[in-house]
Amino acid sequence: MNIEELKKQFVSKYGAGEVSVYFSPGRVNLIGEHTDYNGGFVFPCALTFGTYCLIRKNDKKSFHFASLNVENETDITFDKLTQPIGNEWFNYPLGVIAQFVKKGKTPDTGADLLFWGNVPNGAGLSSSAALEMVTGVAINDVYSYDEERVELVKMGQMAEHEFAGVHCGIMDQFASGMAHKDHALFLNCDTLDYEQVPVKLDGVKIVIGNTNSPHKLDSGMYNKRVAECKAAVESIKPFKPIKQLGELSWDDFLGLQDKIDDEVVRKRARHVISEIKRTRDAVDALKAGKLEEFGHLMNGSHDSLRDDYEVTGNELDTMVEEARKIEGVIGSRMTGGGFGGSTVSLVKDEAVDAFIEQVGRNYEARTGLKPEFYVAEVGEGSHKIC
Ligand code: GAF
Repeated sequence: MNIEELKKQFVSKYGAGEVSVYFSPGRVNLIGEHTDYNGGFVFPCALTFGTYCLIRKNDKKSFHFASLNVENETDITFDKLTQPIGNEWFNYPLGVIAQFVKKGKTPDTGADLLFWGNVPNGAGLSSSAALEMVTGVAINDVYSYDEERVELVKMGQMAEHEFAGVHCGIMDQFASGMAHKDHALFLNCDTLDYEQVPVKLDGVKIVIGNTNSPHKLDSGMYNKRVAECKAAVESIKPFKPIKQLGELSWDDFLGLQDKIDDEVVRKRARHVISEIKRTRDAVDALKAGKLEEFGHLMNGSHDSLRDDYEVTGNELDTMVEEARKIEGVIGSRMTGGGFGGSTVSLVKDEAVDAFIEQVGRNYEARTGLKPEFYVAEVGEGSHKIC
């Protein structure tokens, strides 16, 4: 849907008049998975698909949330802004508005909001972060609040914790809020220092494969991994005073791993610490134009997420296996939280058609699910459109 059509929909719903339009993208993470909540490194980039928010202040004491993607809409009065309501989709924008209220930024008057998104839901491409970020950026602007963009990112993350119950790291909101076109964000999730690294992939495309096996980030499995990482930190603390796994180098881990008695917890820590190393190495490889090396590290990332972190599952593993059989595939891995969702592959230009055709056919034959593929363009982070 283009902007003019979106505006027409807004006007037919809320009446004629001025309307502001904002956009926040979904993201694809190239490497650095399940490292963000451990104070490690990530390397995501923004996509060109995302979520639009059309907004206009009204003269009521309530916010009206509607979406062109889902049926149910609602009006939330000012006395109900700080509590989630069931498992409704509007908890994401509501959760962000709650963060403003908590900071003492209580709105003088309400607003009418209309959302539309084209990030496939449950594909592990951050549709929820896009919804949070677009709300934060829109409210901050329309109400002339003065929150820095990085603060809006943190508020989006808090909304996810408090209103969706997912104890996520900061990667998704950061990528959606801060990334630049044609760049990937090399982010230190401990200090929030970051570098915008140009994504120059001569003769190579980023291909996203949606397994269409929806990931369930709120299923509790994600929070379980977060807890397992905390358990690993507790086991190591008596021997080295760390607060998070990201403080350990790979060599530290080799020396300390036997302090973690629980074998599962040890495997989780091994993934996190090896993934942080792979991510740093991958960024160096990309900067040096060594794409084959980058792809090799992507493969290592998937294997570690499969064997040590155990967040892949049959669909993601099958798609990655099929991808790696195609000549011209430089690397392939799951992306995002896992437990279903999407893969990301680097594919030579001349192999893209064969990749989509053959991986699609073989994946469907093996899983019974019809996948979807997107040749990704690296887009711009959250912004006002008009
Ligand atoms: C999800 C989370 F929201 C992120 O914070 C991150 O942990 C990711 O899974 C795994 O890398 O997308």
